[in-house]
Amino acid sequence: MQQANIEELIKEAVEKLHRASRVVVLTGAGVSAECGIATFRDAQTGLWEQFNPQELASPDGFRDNPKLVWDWYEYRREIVRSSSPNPAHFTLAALEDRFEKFLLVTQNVDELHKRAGSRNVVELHGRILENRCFEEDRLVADEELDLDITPPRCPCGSYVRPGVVWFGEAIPSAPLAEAFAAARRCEVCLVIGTSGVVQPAASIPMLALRAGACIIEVNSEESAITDISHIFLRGKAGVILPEIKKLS
Ligand code: BV8
Repeated sequence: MQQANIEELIKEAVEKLHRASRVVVLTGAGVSAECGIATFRDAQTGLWEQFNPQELASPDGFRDNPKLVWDWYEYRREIVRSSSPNPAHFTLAALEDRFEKFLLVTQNVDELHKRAGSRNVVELHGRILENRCFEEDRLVADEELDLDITPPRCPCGSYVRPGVVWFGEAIPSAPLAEAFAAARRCEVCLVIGTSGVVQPAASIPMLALRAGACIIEVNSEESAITDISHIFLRGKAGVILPEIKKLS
């Protein structure tokens, strides 16, 4: 896209945001890519190249090979622990108070939005740094675990698993209902760094569109959402978002 065009499009996006009082943001792995956290579909490198993330991130994948899946999450946790929010995360945190109603819905499990200061956050897919009992589904504190065993065992005897929602598992109903209700009421839906493939998160922009909202997408390439976007801002989230804030 021509540079001049992108500046015009950013101005158009800012005008839409200026007129809005209710905004929903949907983020995906692309918003954390500039922190060094590989996107979900690009993540498989080195040792993990041979594995399909959708198989590893599933209850069956864990049952079939608990140690392999646990080690994959430990590998990803180390990257998350050593990462910090980028300008896109900080910009979204700064934009929050500009609107009467603002909800940030993320598919990411790295908690970087909260670490950047965002308060109204719905984490649809859970949190990678948390542990839950595979049978009881309760949160398990590190103090309860012998972390030298992989995967560790819950005091009840079952395996412990990362606190994320796996493929084939239902998104917790309360956060999903909150995200859908906000999407149906918003005037602008800002979609940042997602391929728009994973359901039910990927339905959020369509719900907003049907409610008459303006769909603004920020992505380094086209996605499954681009066709329904009114404004497509091609570029890196860490570059585009600060530009939006500068003009706001
Ligand atoms: C459910 C946590 C029902 C784990 C994740 C067939 C069989 C089984 C299931 C299904 C099926 N068909 C459909 C389904 C449903 C399935 C699904 O949608 N599958 C897809 C693949 C077709 N969904 C589910 O299973 C969901 N649950 O349906 O339950 C149910 C109901 C009742 C009872 C029981 C069951 C659960 C889905 C949640 C899965 N868990 N994460 C973990 O992380 O390990 S999803 C995972 O993908 C991550 O959270 C990731 O965020 C998410 C989505 O991907 P994206 O965020 O979009 O990332 P991606 O890499 O794809 O794209 C990155 C984008 O960023 C790209 O567009 C790129 O261009 C852009 N980008 C890159 N750099 C930048 C950038 N943009 C801007 N700036 C940059 N710098």
